[in-house]
Amino acid sequence: MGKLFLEKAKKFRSLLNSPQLEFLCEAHNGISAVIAEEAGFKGIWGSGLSLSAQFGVRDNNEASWTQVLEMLEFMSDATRVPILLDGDTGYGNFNNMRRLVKKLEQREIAAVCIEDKLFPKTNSFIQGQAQPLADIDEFCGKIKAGKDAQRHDDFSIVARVEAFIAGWGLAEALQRAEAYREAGADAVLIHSALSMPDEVLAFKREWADRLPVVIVPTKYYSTPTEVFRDHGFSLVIWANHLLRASIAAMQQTARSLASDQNLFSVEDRVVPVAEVFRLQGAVELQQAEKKYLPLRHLGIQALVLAASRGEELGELTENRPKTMVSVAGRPLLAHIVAALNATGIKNISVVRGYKKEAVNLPNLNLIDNDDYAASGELVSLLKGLQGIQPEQDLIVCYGDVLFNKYIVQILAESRDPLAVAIDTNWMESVNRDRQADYASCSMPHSRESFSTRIRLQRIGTEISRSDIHGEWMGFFKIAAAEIAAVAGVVERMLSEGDQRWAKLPDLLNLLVEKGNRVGVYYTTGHWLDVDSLDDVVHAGNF
Ligand code: SPV
Ligand code: MG
Repeated sequence: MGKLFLEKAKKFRSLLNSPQLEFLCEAHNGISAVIAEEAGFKGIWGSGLSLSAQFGVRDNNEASWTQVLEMLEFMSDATRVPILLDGDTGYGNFNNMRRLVKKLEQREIAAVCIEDKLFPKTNSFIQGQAQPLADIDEFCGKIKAGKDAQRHDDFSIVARVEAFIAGWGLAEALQRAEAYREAGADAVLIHSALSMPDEVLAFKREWADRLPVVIVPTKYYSTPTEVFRDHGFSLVIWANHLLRASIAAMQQTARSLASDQNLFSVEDRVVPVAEVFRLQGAVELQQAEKKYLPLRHLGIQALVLAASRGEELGELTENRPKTMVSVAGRPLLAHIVAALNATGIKNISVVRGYKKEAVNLPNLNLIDNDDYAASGELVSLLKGLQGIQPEQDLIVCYGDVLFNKYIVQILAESRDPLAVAIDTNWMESVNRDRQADYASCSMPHSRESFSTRIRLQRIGTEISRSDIHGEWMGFFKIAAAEIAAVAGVVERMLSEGDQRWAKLPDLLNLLVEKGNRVGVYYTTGHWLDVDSLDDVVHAGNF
């Protein structure tokens, strides 16, 4: 027997035998069981009525006993307090009862209550007087069989006396209770359908303390609990109130939704989804995932720096920033977004400044740098770093660079927390005499460099030719774990001295100087920096 089962069975037995009045609350599925436990109940009543009702069937053994058992398993797994199953008549004769007890113990159910009626039973509150009772000896045999079948001493069997329900008097009730006690029952449940507790009080007075007595005051609900306490009852069962509460709430909500056709009229009346997650134990799973799952790649996001006008394009950027200049029928930014999307990046943020309202493509996280005219790209970068999701790796790029998706892919897949892509085709730029950010690295591109981890040493326009290993294309990967640190460095750069116009290469150099390893990934060609009208034409053929 599992340890938890033993604990539960012991706890239930101690509730039965404790000198004070104890309470069970009905539950009918996993979540209602959790709710009952959280409210402080030391035990749960697996009500036959409620279990049937939540299946949408009648309390007439229409749900099979194994269907009931399956629901009980969810209830038991979700809680630590003992469950007393309302086992109706034991779902058959003594033999069915034996199997029931065996299965209940296996499912860690602490106790079962069986009633002295005939299978299939009917709820006690539906024409109770017309209900036949079980033969006393036959019912005693069922109790004995159950007690003999249980493998652990603390599993309890509660014998429910339906004599009052069926219209018999106190004598019949007492005679039955005594027979059931002799057969080995651990407690008796005396049921009554009267609106006053007279029957159960009379029973208890005569019965005294021969066995603990359990009651279900559904019909005599107005009786103060003190009365039960004073009479020395053992357990009170609130037998169906979570079910009835949920029915009232569901009916009200369903009616509102059907008539109002909106959600806001019900939102205040329902728990937040987060409460559902909490009751399901979502936090435990998150912790377990941290412990047992390899670090999950949370995906990668991109930050496009596109705040500047791009004066060099003249009237093309009179009404829109460079990133929105049309190339081959689409804004530059749309090409960039498409290339990022093609690598699987869907979370894209864009820092906009000049003519910001023109940056209006869908599905972008727009971040404003209204200070664009009086500051450089590091201000945009900082605003960007503060406006993105801190838990996702990041690729920073410019809003005027066309590129093949593989360049970004290589960076995205790299294991370096900081990394840049460097074009080995740098001679072209030198020959074309265009301004470029050259990179000097720990090793030039070669067959050997392919399998070596290369790091950036310096980046800039002024690197002497013999030290140049490639051209930086403007892509900078920052792993999620480094985003805050990089933002901190940028912040300090901006607050110290005259770095307002500092650029990304200045940041990269500072990071390298501070001892950070910035990984280098060599690629060749397949990108285009749009810096002139000529480039715009060129880009059309890209
Ligand atoms: C139940 O909750 O299913 C019971 C109690 O058996 S009563 O409905 O009062 O009979
Ligand atoms: Mg019942």
